[in-house]
Amino acid sequence: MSAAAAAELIEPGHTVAISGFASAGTPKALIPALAERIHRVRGTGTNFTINLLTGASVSTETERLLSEIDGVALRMPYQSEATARRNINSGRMDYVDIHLSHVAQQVWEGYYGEVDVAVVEIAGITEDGELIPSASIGNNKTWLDVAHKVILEVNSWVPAEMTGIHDVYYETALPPHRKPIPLRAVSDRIGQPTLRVDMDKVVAIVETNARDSASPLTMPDAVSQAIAAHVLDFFSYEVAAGRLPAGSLLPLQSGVGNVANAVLQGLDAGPFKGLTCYSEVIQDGMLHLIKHGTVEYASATSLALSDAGIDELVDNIDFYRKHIVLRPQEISNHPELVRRLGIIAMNGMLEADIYGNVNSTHVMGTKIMNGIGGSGDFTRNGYLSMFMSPSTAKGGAISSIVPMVPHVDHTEHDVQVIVTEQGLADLRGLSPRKRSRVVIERCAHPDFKDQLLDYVGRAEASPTPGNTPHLLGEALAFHQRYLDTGSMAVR
Ligand code: 0RQ
Repeated sequence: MSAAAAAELIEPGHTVAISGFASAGTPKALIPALAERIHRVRGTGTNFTINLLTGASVSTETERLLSEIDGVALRMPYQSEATARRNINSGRMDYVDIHLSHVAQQVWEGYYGEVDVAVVEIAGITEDGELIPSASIGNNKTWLDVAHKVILEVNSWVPAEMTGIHDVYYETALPPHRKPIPLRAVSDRIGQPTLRVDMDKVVAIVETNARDSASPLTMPDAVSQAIAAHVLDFFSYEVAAGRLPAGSLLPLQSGVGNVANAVLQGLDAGPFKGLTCYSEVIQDGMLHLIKHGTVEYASATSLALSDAGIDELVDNIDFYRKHIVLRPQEISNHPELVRRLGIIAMNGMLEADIYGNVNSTHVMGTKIMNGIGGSGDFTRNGYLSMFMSPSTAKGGAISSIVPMVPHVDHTEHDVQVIVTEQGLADLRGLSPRKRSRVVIERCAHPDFKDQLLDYVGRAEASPTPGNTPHLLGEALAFHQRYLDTGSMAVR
């Protein structure tokens, strides 16, 4: 049926779970039609909002269309778009920001009530009624299983050649029936290439032919390149110390953005070869690494490629199919597997404090930026956990190394390495008092070093310094000052 007719099946107050992870695999026709329906129904005096569940971020257009009309009452689990951010920070949209590996389990357990409708983009339907996934899997398996009604968007743009790149694992029962997941290597295939659906629940099939829309990667700037150089030096140091295998290291997880991109580009220059990646998203940069033999195998849940990246993939699909697998995010982010495989987790942060606590999500402790995403899944369970950021933000006005983070996403117990363009702080094995000196000396910008050293010196000299010395009022005043001087804004 038409997207407009299918949108009529979504009612005010419905919980709607849609496909999409990063820029890949969001339904393209249904959401504009739903936005139009919400607008029209409101015109008759009936309020109309939905609760929106996704894999992670979805396409910018989707997020913006629904947020601009205040169409979403509750959003879970991740967003990275300005209009949604505005609605969340002004209190107009409830936002539940959770580890991406927890989403399926929590929905199954009923934390979010009934899922009324699933809207899932697919590449096609097999003769025996199974679904060929599109460019991301995310939570689609869960959405198809739990939703009362299913709307399928069959996108004929998704290259048929992608068929078979997916590995959907179905043995994911809730405790006490959970079994060990039999995945021992990044390239293992443990499931099936298609998604299952109960055809009796399918209330609409909508046809589309529309591209995904990732932006092409930009060249890393000098700061990102400096951060990447520190990370690569550290890998060599770890190899020399016998803690990482020479050559192939251990499976890498890399966040998205400029810094992560610079690290991946840096890896391409050697000396490591035959690397593996166990991450969430495959971007254009990963295809280059695979093509050059730097990366032997990459596992993720989303292929967030630009137009050029899609062309590269499709033109060489027989080659890439031997080097890429897409899995449900329950598996791509699974703590059991992250721990077993010994992942090197590398993620971005807003700020770190002198003791190693990290804030990835809340600017000045209150305003959401994006969300925790998969960073906690990989950090808490990784073999090595690293956080990277420029040492300053807002044109140098703000230090990314602070006395005390005003919001904690990753605690000092989980964070092992902090990297800025100034240097790399290896916090493993260090007590809080030793950590503070290493973080300030190695990572803080020279403009802020004296201020931070003065702070920690006075905290240690206070009458009750304790194990983790702080001057509590002063620690938070550090951020209050930025707010008072107006050097802060959130996009
Ligand atoms: O805002 O553009 O308005 O100036 O934050 O900062 O430097 O562009 O950094 O794009 O690398 O994102 C933590 C947000 C970093 C990201 C975060 C302001 C800064 C700018 C963005 P403006 P940058 P990045 C994926 C794992 C959580 C999710 C995650 C993130 C904006 O890495 O969302 O890790 N992480 N997912 O000005 C105030 C500070 C600031 C600051 C930066 N200290 N104070 N504002 N900003 N630092 C796992 C996968 O496998 C894919």
